[in-house]
Amino acid sequence: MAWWHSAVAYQIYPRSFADSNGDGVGDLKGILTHLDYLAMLGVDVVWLSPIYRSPMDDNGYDISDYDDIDPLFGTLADFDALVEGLHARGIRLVLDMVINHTSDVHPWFLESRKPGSPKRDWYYWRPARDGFEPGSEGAEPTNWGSFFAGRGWKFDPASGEYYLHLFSPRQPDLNWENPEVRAELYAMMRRWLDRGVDGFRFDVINLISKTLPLADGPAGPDGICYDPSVVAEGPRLHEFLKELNREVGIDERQLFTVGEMVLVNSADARAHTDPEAGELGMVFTFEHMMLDAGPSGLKWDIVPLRLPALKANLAHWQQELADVGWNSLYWENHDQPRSVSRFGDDSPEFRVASAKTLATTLHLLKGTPFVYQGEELGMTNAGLTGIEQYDDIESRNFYAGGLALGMDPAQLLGALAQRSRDNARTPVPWHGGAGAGFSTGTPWLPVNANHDQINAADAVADPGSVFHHYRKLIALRHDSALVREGRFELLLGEHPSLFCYLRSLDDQALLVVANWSSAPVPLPLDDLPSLVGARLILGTHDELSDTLAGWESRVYRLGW
Ligand code: ISL
Repeated sequence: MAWWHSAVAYQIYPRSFADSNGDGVGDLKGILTHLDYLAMLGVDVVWLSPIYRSPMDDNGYDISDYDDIDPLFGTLADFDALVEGLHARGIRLVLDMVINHTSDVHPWFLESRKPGSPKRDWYYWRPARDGFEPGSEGAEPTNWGSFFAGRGWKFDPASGEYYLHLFSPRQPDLNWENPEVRAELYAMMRRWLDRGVDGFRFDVINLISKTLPLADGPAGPDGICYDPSVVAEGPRLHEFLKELNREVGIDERQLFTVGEMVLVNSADARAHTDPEAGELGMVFTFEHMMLDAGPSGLKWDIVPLRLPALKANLAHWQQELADVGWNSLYWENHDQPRSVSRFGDDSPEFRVASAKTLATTLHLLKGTPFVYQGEELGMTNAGLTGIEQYDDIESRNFYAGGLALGMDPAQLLGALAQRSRDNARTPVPWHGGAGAGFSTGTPWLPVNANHDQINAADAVADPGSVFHHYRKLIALRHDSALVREGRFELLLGEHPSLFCYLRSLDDQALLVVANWSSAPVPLPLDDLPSLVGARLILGTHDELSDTLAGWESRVYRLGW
């Protein structure tokens, strides 16, 4: 068993975690002041979102120097102190590796811009479409769109050619076909390992291999192809990942790795995480994040979640990766809204119970759970109401694009309030009062208005808080082979509001019963394994009956 099969990871989005110098942006020294908090929670791994030098067009996912820390976040000495402080507490550090693209001010790209440069081929440069005037409407080399809306190619008048950017124009895609590019990236990762890093989260890693020659995909009404299948899981992906694993020493050094993979299905995931394949430890799927999107598949097209669909999806991944490969488990990250607002009930009556129930449902599955900063406090969506309050490039592009199409601003703001990435990016409230203990200055994104009610100091002091529930779930994974290795079986798959499952190992079993609704639901005892002799090991409520209260959940150790 790999060490990370019994681990729980915690994601830090440094801008929003803790600000030590009052400039309104979180930094490495700020993280250093909260290491005991992480140790108290009991997490084994910290995944740090990008801290490298960057012009911050996409909050650091646009890297201009892979070998240095952005001054906004601190220095290499602060970084070394962080590694030391985490390791002293038995916590490993995983860095975010954004290697599908760089910033447009990375020296490699600046060099590549020059026609005839030896680095020209380090990125995807292409001439205009045949028969089109370079730079004219529709002359882009292919019809590919950007994940952040609009065209995925930018015209460079100086050379008369276009470069590919699957994200912002300030994030040009690296050409992985070029072996020099790959060698540089591997060497850079090895340097971070020499500094004490224990693994990597690979950003959009299944976009690195493009199908050649680059060709049009199915276009939407605006003539742009937004179908990610055209750019994901390219023909050399497995080869590149195996090479990366070998060259960086992933298996050899037993590094923690998780690849973010757009559109990945369970068969692909199994192939990538099969230990025999020598690729990655885990992948992040998006499938369960798309179940509350409408037929367009766009995240802004919001439909109510059908619980049976979510259960079926998670059960499918549990089954498909039961014997070969390994699952990552998550509800939240810096790209997703807050789970208690999205899947739970963030009203004062049900926020705590629903946050705990979401946590129980996820953490007793088989796999490696990821907790995103603030999730363990039951933080809610940001409550932003005006476009000027948003910072995120994806959100601003969506709003501007919608206005250009003549859409109703109120409707656009409504979608943003539910789905904007900024919902997860508001500062961590360390305590009540002005600044919430995040910063003495003006935070780069407003602190949630409910920080007097929802903050870390109060949560730590209250044994009944969401925080302590997470702490218990994490301890349970560490202590229980059943939680780590047990087989999974979904129960009552079609029930509209109960999420129930069984985990079993040898002659032991755990039963999870969770009410994913605000209304009380009688337990269908005839359709569940017998509770005779069962022991309640974790629950959300003190008073127990044969009916689950709104958002109540229980974990039983069965007596067989
Ligand atoms: O956030 C998204 C949906 O809301 C995605 O389109 C997202 O951009 C995609 O999941 C890729 O995410 C990763 O790469 C991006 C970066 O903006 C994200 O923060 C990162 O997680 C580009 O590097």
